[in-house]
Amino acid sequence: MRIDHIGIACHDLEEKIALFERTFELTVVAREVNEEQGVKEAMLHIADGEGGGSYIQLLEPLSADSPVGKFLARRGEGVHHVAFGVPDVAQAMERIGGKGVRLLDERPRHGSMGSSIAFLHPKDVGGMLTELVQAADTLRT
Ligand code: CMX
Ligand code: CO
Repeated sequence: MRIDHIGIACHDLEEKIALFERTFELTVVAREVNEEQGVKEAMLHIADGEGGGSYIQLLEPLSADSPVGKFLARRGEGVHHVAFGVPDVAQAMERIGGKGVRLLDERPRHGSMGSSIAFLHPKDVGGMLTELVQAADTLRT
């Protein structure tokens, strides 16, 4: 439906929040520690769209052996992944998985701001780590 967020790996979350606020005049709308993903993160709001908003997601690793920690060691700071907003993450996983793209999650996981997320292997999507996001307010309880 839209680009939900661009995930950016950094060493120092507070420093990068200040940089993005100052440079692009963005506002932090959520902060979270996600132990399962191994990150401390902040979401900076860009715009509102169909089925959810668009954001910049700043990511600091909780440990060196987490996905973002390994990425920083290999490539340094920069764009880590692109996340697409989808109406139904389980259905999107099934459809995309059926095309031979490797799913990195067997089932949807907890993402930013109560969303439901899943990742696709970067090697199967032209080198871009890709996340699927179903926004919280579209999830049935
Ligand atoms: N973007 C593009 N390519 C990437 C990548 C990334 N973010 N991370 C790793 N790769 C590439 C590497 O460059 C490497 O390629 P080469 O073999 O050609 O050098 C290959 O993938 C394997 O890299 P690795 O360092 O050995 O890493 P792993 O295979 O252990 O893990 C991945 C890579 C994508 C499977 C893992 O990072 C993962 O499962 N990610 C999904 C979860 C995640 O990233 N969570 C943090 C964000 C949470 C959030 O957004 O909420
Ligand atoms: Co993300």
